[in-house]
Amino acid sequence: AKDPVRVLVTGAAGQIGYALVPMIARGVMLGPDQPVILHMLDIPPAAEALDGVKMELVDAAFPLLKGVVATTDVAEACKGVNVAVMVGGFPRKEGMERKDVMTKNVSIYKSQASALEQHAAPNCKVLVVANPANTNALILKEFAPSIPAKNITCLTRLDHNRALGQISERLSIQVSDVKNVIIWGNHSSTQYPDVNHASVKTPGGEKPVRELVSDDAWLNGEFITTVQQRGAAIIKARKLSSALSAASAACDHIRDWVLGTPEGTWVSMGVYSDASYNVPAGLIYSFPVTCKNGEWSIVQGLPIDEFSRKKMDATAVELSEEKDLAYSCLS
Ligand code: NAX
Repeated sequence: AKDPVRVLVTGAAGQIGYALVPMIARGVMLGPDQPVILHMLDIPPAAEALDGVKMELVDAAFPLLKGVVATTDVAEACKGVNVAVMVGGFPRKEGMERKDVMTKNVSIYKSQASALEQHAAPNCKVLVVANPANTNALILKEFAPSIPAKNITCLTRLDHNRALGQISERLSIQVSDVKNVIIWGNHSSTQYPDVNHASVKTPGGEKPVRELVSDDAWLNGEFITTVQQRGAAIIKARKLSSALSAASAACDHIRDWVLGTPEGTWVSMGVYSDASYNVPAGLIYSFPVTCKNGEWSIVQGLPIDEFSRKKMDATAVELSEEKDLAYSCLS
């Protein structure tokens, strides 16, 4: 039998946490034959709720779940973890300035970076979900210099999956027959969902999305804004932000990273830019990636047209501004 993998979920008493921990305990993230030990962190005001989640995990009698650590102590939470999913953060409340929210998150991610650096297992893979996800991941990277930059990523897979979903709805086809959309840039409304290289499996072979959806006005307009604004649409409908889809996307992200992407398929991940596609180096930016042997690599050589270039640059500009703001919040 395999040794258990230790998976940290921060903010585990929150909405996404509540959807995510049972998925991990069922093997959705690391595979149906991989035992796991869950480490759940939250802050003291949520300690009782966190204990409640732990009780439910016991009650669910998951065969793969070999242990549960539920704590408000960051060092204890990080001890020996192989995978860290960072969902905890300070939410933007009505009337709050961007800078105030950033200050709170910078301080959280700075201290959690140090805790991971000191206590996590070597080669721990980190996924930041909490917003601003790209910039929180960047702060985590900066303050955990001994963790390789390639091990620190942020979640844009939810946006990627939303794009697949919109194409499948539009064409009335199975979502599993659509692949290779791309989310470029920030997990925010400036992200660029790109279908120029996406394809659909048909009985006659693979066909470009651009050929099957011949409506360019839709692809260049409503499709993009629908994906960009989907988070807001969910909040409007549910009075709560996306949770089950975010949890599922976090599982997809880690699963593909650890177990690999299928041949001929790429996914979107927020990763440390090496200046591929002329995206400024030193930002955490969402790129198309393939994964093999536990490592991601950016898909190279895709032709970029002028329309795409503008959108890729605009989201990079926003990320540079967020980075500057984050640095100005460091105390
Ligand atoms: P909730 O407010 O339900 O849960 C957040 C939890 O984090 C709370 O239990 C809170 O006590 C805890 N927390 C706060 N500070 C903490 C700290 N310093 N250490 C540990 N835990 C801490 O929010 P939820 O709906 O679960 O969303 C979590 C985060 O995901 C938010 O930042 C949200 O904006 C972000 N999202 C990111 C998405 C993505 O695709 N990257 C999509 C979904 C989601 O909006």
